[in-house]
Amino acid sequence: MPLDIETRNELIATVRRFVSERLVPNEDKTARDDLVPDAIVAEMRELGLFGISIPTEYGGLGLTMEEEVLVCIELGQTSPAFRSTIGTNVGIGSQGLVMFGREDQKREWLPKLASGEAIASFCLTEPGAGSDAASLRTTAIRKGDHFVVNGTKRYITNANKASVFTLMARTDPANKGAGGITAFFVPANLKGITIGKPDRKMGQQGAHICDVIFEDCHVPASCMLGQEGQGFRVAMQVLDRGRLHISAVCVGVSERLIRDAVKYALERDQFGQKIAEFQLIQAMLADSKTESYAARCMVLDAARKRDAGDNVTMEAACTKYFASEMVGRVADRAVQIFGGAGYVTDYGVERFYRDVRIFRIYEGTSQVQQLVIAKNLLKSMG
Ligand code: COS
Repeated sequence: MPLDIETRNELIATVRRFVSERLVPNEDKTARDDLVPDAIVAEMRELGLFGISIPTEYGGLGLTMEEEVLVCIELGQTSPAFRSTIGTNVGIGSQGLVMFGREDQKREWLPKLASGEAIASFCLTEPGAGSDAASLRTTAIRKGDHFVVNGTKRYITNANKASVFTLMARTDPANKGAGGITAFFVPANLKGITIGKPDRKMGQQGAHICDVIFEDCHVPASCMLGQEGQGFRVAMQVLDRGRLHISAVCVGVSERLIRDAVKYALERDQFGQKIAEFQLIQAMLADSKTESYAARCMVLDAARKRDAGDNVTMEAACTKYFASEMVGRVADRAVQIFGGAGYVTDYGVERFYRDVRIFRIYEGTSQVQQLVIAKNLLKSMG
């Protein structure tokens, strides 16, 4: 059920205030410490942010996709590392369970995920299976009432904090394709699971990614998510939704960078006038605003279509492709408008420039989005 307009506006205003009063002042410290402060995580829990996409009957806010993207546009107006703290619980970590879980699995996990007491991560990517996700090699071999899991998952966001994993593994080794894969919802404290050290990365310090290694891990058959052999479909449907969430964050970051660039251009004097008066600066601002606005319209339209029950695989891919490329261009122009000040750390613009680079890669590269768009387009016309 959508929120009434007053409640929705109140929610957006609350998130906006939280971002400007609590998150923006902590951006630099979070990046330097490579850690989101505990106090901020506690406040995020208090606000219900971990559970925005989890149905109300399990303790979440039960937002529609449209409402979720509006919240994410606000959360995008600060370092994306903060969004990442709640990102897996809201998105790829929990939504397999929401969409495909049994009632007992939902009752056990969703309230804890909604409150942020438990963190969920999404284990799809492997050292040899990134864009080619269907080639994953982690195996889950049935032995009575258990599956024995072996394999390594890579670049798993929030793995070092996770209490539970949405895991995609091959239950039919004879089937090397998508049909041999099954999804599981696996408690992180099972014997045989080791978490690697967080990887050092280009940006989004404060958000962590690690390897997750399964060695003869006995996973009860009751942890299966959906039907055997349907795991790739589970992963793809989770990602369709995740791609809209990420697109909204891209829109948020672009709006923040445009605001910062306009403010700077109005303050900075060169050649005896504010640089905002130069048409070449104005052109950069205009291009950024146009593209950001287009991405905002796309993500809202796709979210509304999804809420109406439409299949939005193609629209989600179009939106993720455009929004993530767009924010890269906007960040690049922001650095250019700030000039030397954009290259040093003082204004945070160079931090955003690095932070946004991953948007074109994770939850499907731009090239994967192009493939999905073309495939769906050809199918619809064929
Ligand atoms: N929703 C439901 N089912 C889907 C689907 C979707 N969005 N996309 C694919 N499927 C189904 C297909 O219908 C097909 O089922 P059938 O064999 O029963 O017809 C099956 O899944 C295999 O689909 P397909 O043949 O398209 O798979 P490919 O191996 O060609 O893979 C891409 C397609 C490249 C699109 C996929 O591997 C992908 O998205 N890769 C990127 C992975 C990713 O985003 N990783 C990020 C990890 S999280 S940070």
